[in-house]
Amino acid sequence: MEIKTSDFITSAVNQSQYPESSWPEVGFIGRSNVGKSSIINSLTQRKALARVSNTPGRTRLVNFFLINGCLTLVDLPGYGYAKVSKADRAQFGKIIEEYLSHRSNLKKMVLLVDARHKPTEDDCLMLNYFRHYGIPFQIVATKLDKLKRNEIKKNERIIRETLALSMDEEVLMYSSLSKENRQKVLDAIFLDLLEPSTETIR
Ligand SMILES: Nc1nc2c(ncn2[C@@H]2O[C@H](COP(=O)(O)OP(=O)(O)O)[C@@H](O)[C@H]2O)c(=O)[nH]1
Ligand SMILES: [Mg+2]
Repeated sequence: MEIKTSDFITSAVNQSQYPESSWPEVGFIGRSNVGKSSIINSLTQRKALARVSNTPGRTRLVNFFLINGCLTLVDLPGYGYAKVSKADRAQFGKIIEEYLSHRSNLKKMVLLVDARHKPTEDDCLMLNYFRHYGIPFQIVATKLDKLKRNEIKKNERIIRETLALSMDEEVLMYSSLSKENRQKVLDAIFLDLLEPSTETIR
């Protein structure tokens, strides 16, 4: 799978503002600063499709993008930023829950965690949400380039244990900087969402 075109559709706060779409949809989510904007930009090979924000916690919009004219990618607000107020945090939670519980064409969530750190309580909660709603998910650990080679296996094990993943739930390690594992990540996220006919003409 390769991403040839990516176009911004719209930003939304609540369900009534979501674009009408019957394309299969993939949502990206994770703690603020985990590298969500960076991975969206590096997978789509766009410099600023998802603006790489230097004011974490501010992007509280749900952003929709059309990929290859046949599926949609959604950039959800980052959670867990310490410096936002309790009210703001509750607001983020509402936006995320509204999306997860109402988006009927949502096929998969990509949960981003930092490859360097043990997943947070918020990460675990988010994953439990997906399980609760029966939403398929893919875990991607970001900032792989920041790990020493001998840390990769160990950190992957800590991530798997903390998130209580089963044997068939894979953690992919990725770097938006070096783009290591880019093809693997693209295939794992998008390949099963494409119509077979679309894939044969790639
Ligand atoms: N070394 C390294 N830094 C990264 C990577 N991905 C993101 N970053 C940095 O982490 C910070 C947060 O990235 P951003 O994409 O804005 O995170 P977001 O808040 O989750 O959207 C920025 O300074 C990025 O340059 C990566 O794969 N490797
Ligand atoms: Mg961002």
